[in-house]
Amino acid sequence: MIDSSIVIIPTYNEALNVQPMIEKLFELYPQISILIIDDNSPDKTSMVVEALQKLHPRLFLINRAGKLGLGTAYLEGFEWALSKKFKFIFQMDCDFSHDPKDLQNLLNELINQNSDLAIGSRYSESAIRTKDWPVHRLALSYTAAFFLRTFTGLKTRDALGGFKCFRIEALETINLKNIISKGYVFQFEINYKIHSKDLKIIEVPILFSQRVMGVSKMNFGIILEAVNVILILRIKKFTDRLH
Ligand SMILES: Nc1nc2c(ncn2[C@@H]2O[C@H](COP(=O)(O)OP(=O)(O)O)[C@@H](O)[C@H]2O)c(=O)[nH]1
Ligand SMILES: [Mg+2]
Repeated sequence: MIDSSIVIIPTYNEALNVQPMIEKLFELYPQISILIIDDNSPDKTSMVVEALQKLHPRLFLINRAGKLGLGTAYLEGFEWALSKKFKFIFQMDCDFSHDPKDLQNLLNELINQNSDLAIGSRYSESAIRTKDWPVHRLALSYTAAFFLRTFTGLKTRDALGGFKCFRIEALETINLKNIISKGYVFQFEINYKIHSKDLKIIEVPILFSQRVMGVSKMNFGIILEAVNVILILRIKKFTDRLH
């Protein structure tokens, strides 16, 4: 199954992580394809990827003009992967917060539980699984996840996580042109729209580790956008216009 799978990894200033990540993924899953979406990182992440492309024929790169946000990076990646007809589409961060070893488990659970989207979850099964994550980040993430469950009705416990495996049909069912998120809240919007199509979402427990190299791109603007987008989506759902 892995041979019909692609992992999409958005990068911004991940020159220190991108090579170890690509090499680890190909070492564990030699048949997989990888698509890096880089936003013209000043640290020249894309040059590292271009050098590796000479060694790995299934390593792909989309170079964008500038920092256009995580959500729009994933949208470009999804459109590309859909056009290539990969059966399973993964997404993950580049900074090893998501363990490449968990990829196989996500796929197995997606198939075994006959679901459409498997989410790597820090908070399922009434536990919190994060390692070395600063307390303020955990508090923000956990509070946001709780708020999302109560306010939107989406039962997913970790609705903002970025480690997922989609069946291609799930992404084909939702209208990617109508996605409004530009930043991290994209993770929620996709889940919400998949849920509203009555597709099956499962959560697979993962351990989320704090990045070792490079810095987080999280900022206050991302939080403001999240609040705004969640309100808009909730109103759309209420008025039956969540398409
Ligand atoms: N292409 C692109 N990638 C981004 C952008 N913002 C964040 N990323 C990537 O998205 C992933 C998650 O970002 P990260 O900074 O680790 O966020 P955190 O884990 O929430 O602190 C990493 O691989 C980043 O390099 C962006 O604007 N564009
Ligand atoms: Mg991170």
